[in-house]
Amino acid sequence: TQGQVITCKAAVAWEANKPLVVEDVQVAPPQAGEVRVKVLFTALCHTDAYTWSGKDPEGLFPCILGHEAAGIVESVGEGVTEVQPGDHVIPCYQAECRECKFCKSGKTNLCGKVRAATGVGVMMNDRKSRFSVNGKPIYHFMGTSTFSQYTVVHDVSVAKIDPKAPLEKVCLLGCGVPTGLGAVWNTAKVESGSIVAVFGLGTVGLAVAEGAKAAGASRIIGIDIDSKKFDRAKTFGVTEFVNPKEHDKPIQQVLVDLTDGGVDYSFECIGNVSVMRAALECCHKGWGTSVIVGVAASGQEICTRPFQLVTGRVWKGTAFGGFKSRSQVPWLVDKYMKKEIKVDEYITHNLSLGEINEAFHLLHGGDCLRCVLSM
Ligand code: NAD
Ligand code: AHE
Ligand code: ZN
Repeated sequence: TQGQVITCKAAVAWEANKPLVVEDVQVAPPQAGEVRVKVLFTALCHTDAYTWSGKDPEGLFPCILGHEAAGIVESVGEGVTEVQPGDHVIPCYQAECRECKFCKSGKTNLCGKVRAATGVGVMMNDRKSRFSVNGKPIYHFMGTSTFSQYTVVHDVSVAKIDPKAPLEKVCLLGCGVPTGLGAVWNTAKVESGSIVAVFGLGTVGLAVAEGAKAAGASRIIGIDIDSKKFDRAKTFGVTEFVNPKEHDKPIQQVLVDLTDGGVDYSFECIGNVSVMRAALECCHKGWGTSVIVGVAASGQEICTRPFQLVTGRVWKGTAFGGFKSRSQVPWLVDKYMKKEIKVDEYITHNLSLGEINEAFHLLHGGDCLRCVLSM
């Protein structure tokens, strides 16, 4: 198949909010600096649902969504040296070129090399898509487009991993689990003994709890409007549960009262701007730090009284938990293989690509954390 167009199945989002359609899609060969990957397993993340909903200012249609996956390199374009056909890989929506201003700064995991292209659904080389259906181009998504049996990614957007790792599990290390762990370890740098609040107990929030427990947090307060989330959350490290619906006072006040003045660290893992405000305002005066992880819709803005920051609270955000993707995803895979981090526990459902609309439906129900699709 090397050098040839591959026709395979992919779930195409033709329009916002319209059911995805599994189509025969033509996938062009990788050009210079590109890698064609046979995707074997992909999970769904709420960010896929967010873009599909039409609320993502970068959302383009028709496109192939999907960014939490694992597969095997099928072929590589000219000049690609770090992976070869047969390598087991995880596509990375956050690239790492190691050469740009961002990568060299040592201050961020964001990479500038291909972001301009991935934000508009094309490849960097010729600003075109490698996907088409009957000659009609279909946009890429987040530089990954994993809801396809074959995808083309930039070489800076693919992490080579241990071939012994089970791809049907480690696909989760492409987004949600690293995001939560890294928000705690890299962005907030939670110290042992800290009091932590986690808003939203989906995959990302539970991974925050897992990371906080590993960091030695003394209390991990889980906040969710769905009380069913608590039993499961305990197994990820949450020690106390607060349902805002059971309180008349604003949730930030409830937390300040519970913690003698506020928490040391809080994490917003929902994507709701009023909760982001509450997450900042429940932080302790003088040092409390709040990390925004959730993605809010186009047009939404955060606000608070500047006095909150003047008096020492810190507002931060994180993308992919601050992990440098190509360098650290293989390390996370190794940690999973050594049973130092959970992955299996976040997988609540398994379906196939043909059932992708059902998978999105499950994702919106309260029971599903991650649904893994076999391709
Ligand atoms: P999820 O939908 O599984 O979890 C959200 C949880 O929040 C649910 O349990 C829900 O009951 C709860 N919730 C909803 N409204 C609430 C409210 N007002 N108060 C308290 N709890 C409330 O989602 P997820 O997959 O865990 O993702 C969480 C967010 O993180 C999404 O916005 C997603 O797009 C984003 N995300 C960001 C990054 C990043 O790199 N920054 C990476 C992955 C996901
Ligand atoms: N196009 C969206 C961007 C949303 C966003 O912030 N995405 C996160 C990853 S979410 C993964 O589930 C991210 O990595 N952001 C940094 C970046 O470079 O996109 C919007 O809302 O505009
Ligand atoms: Zn995601």
